[in-house]
Amino acid sequence: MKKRIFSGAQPTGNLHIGNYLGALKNWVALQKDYESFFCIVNLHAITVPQNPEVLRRKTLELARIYLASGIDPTHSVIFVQSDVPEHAELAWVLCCIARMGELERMTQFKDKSKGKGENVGTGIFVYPLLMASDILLYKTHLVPVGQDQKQHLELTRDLAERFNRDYGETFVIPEPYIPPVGSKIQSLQNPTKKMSKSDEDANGAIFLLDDADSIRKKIKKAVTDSGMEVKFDESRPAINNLLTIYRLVTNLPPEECEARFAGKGYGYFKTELAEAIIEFLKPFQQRAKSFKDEEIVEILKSGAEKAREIASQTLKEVYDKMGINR
Ligand code: ATP
Ligand code: LTN
Repeated sequence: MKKRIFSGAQPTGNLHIGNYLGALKNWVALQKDYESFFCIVNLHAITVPQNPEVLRRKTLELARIYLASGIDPTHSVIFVQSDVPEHAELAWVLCCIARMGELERMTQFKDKSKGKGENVGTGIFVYPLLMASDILLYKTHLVPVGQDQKQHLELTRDLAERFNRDYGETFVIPEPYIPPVGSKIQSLQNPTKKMSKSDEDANGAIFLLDDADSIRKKIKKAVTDSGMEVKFDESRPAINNLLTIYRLVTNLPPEECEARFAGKGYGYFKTELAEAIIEFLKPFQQRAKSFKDEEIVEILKSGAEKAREIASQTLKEVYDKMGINR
């Protein structure tokens, strides 16, 4: 039997090249070797207020992005989190297993609650438990994510171990899959911060559906470090980030990337980088247009049915062990 992978993204904002290089690209590469589940996590999205109409539209748009990236619905399961109510149910069980201190230590919670004091939403606090529920329901072996999700994965493993210890062997202990390159693409405007969908400055991110002109403008405006050389160098985070993007979109070995820009300066490099990104996104953007809404709705419906079969069995097993009949 094939091992399982599970991953997801939130249908908020616009997916950017960081989401693609850090996560989606690996989902596509791994899907054939695993039994794969890719979820649109709309229940995570409502941890902050969302406009209902926008959320509905973004949910469908994210499914379109999964498909355009190359996730093959005849092989992998694509579904919307709220279509499988077991996700919210197991999250409640995990609320009863997890400890305050564990959740308070999550750096994402610390970042997102900064300055909010007592007014920080409870959903933000328990967010990692819904994520753990997503993963554990499918007895997932591998979770391909970006670097920012590593701590949530560690918590998921701890909770699974605790449940197995207290109630008997139930969950698989999942491993993270974090790519060696591309797991943390930084903002184009601030290379010490990750590229983010929720960034107020849209110039910080290249969105997957950006047109060629916006890509050229954003790369032109991207901050650079002092100096002139286009080289991989951790101590020069801005150019290191841009060159990493170049490397990933062209698929060239790092030495070849550096050799191309030896003695050429930032201006030339930026022009080449913008064109490489545009070329890279072109087939993706064309594919994104090729799916009809009705077709996507059908894929999600059949995905939810397949996901529910497995999720309901796991939840029953959990409830049985805890003395709850289903
Ligand atoms: P935000 O950008 O608003 O912080 P997010 O990280 O919550 O959004 P999701 O859509 O939920 O975004 O994330 C989808 C996947 O993309 C996750 O696996 C996440 O680790 C990965 N990811 C997000 N940002 C980056 C980045 N800058 N570089 C690499 N991977 C990323
Ligand atoms: N928290 C993740 C999204 C997410 C996820 C998951 C990723 C929700 N559930 C399960 C992997 C597995 C994020 O990227 N913000």
